[in-house]
Amino acid sequence: MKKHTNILLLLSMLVGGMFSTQQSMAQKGKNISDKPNVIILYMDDLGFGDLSCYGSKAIKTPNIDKIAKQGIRFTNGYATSSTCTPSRYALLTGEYPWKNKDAQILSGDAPLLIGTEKMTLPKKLKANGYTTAVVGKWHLGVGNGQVNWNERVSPGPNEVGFEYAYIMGATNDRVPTVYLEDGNVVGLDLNDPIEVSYKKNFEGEPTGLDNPELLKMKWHHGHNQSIVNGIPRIGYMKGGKSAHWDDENMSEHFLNIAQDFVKQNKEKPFFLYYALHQPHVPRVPNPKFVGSTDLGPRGDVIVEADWTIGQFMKTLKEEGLLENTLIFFSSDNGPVLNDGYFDQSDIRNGLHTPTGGLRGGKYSLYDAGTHVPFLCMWKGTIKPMESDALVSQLDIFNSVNALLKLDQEATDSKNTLDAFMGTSQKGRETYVVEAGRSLAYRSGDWLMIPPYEGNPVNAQVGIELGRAKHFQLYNLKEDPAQEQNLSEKHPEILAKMKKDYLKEVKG
Ligand code: NG6
Ligand code: CA
Repeated sequence: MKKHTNILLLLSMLVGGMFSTQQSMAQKGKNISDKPNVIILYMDDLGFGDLSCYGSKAIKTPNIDKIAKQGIRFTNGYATSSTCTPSRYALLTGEYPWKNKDAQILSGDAPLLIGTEKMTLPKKLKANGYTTAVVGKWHLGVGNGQVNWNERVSPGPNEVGFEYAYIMGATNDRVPTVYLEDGNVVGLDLNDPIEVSYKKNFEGEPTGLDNPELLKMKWHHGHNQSIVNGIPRIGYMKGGKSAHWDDENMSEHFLNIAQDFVKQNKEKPFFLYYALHQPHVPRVPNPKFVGSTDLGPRGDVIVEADWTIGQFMKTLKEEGLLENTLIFFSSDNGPVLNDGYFDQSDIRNGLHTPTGGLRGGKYSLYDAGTHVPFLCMWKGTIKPMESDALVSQLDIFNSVNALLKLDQEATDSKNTLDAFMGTSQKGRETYVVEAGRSLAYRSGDWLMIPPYEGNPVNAQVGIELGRAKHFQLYNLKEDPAQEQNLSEKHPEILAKMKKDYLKEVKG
């Protein structure tokens, strides 16, 4: 009798066990094909050559390299623009930023750039059952142009699709140097209200220009207005002392918020746009990372960012989310060494090539302005590989829509899901890149830059902008450093590209 009961028990355990395994596999399968979490890890000013998985010897980035090893490492991945605001605009709206006249580097008091009626990636995902959040650098404007920082600031990310937003409003070199959580300044003491101006200083407040004795980091160009944490910034600010962020802890601060969001929202599909602030100026690594490279603060903050991403990935793994999460990793624009502070990044750069040998850099129409590291990982679904497909951040919008079987809403965004999933090595055919309102046209391996007036070099940052009085034509595959202008050698290619470019740009 006892034996019989035991067998029955064993049988029922086996059947039950099989059933629940089957159920969880089906459940998992359903999640995988239907609604994976989507995460965009976005860096600020990281160059094509700044990571060890893209050839850097001087900066070791084992954690980001691990994403590359477990997913697709794109060798032809692009931001739309060689500065921050327009690239982020394109990422979230799927629209070319040069179609919006205001999509240019914004000040810290600029109004929200994305119209609240506009379709955005987070809005779309939210409408389809995702919990949506942004953590980190925003730089797409907040408020309506007349911000009172002592009240809830809106509209902002919450009004364009993010249910939760913990952000730095603009850049780490611009005031106000405070975090906003769902529009409210974090840690604000209303007895010490915040005032902000981008026009004139507040009486009696020290500035980088007048009070060099107060500075722990010196300015090189710009960046000589209000001083916060010994660092002179862009713009004037008064008050809000208890709310000032701590530059040294910023990375870990955003990390904790991102980790908490994941832990609290893991039961339902979520979209997290996690925008790190490195290696944008001012580069202030946590003491733990000072000296982790020989390159000075710029190298050190990249290592800090790599550690931060490693910690974040660990959380995803511990929460059992890696197999159900599509992760993109990229950077908003190319690299710059001296972007306005004396932080030795140029002097100590040694043999490191932040651009990975491409021409130009941040602010440039040459390739290094927009050609950035680009990774895509989905454990168990995407086969690890290298891909030379032409992919753009602009196309994440419609590709994610395609994955979720939603409408192809954004007109400029192209569905390149097959390239992102690694089932095709083909991405876009043509592409328009932007640098401060100047445009260049890409078709296959060719890049055509129309003539532009103006200075060919930004002398302050020491970067060629790509402007010339004549047409430029490069074959980026054969000549990634853009040393040979082939416009005279290949007039037929130039003529066709001019025509296609005008059609694309003028409509
Ligand atoms: C420029 C700043 C630069 C950086 C950039 C925005 C000066 C002289 N230079 O105007 O330091 O803040 O704006 O960078 O002020 S971005 O990556 O956010 O586009
Ligand atoms: Ca940037």
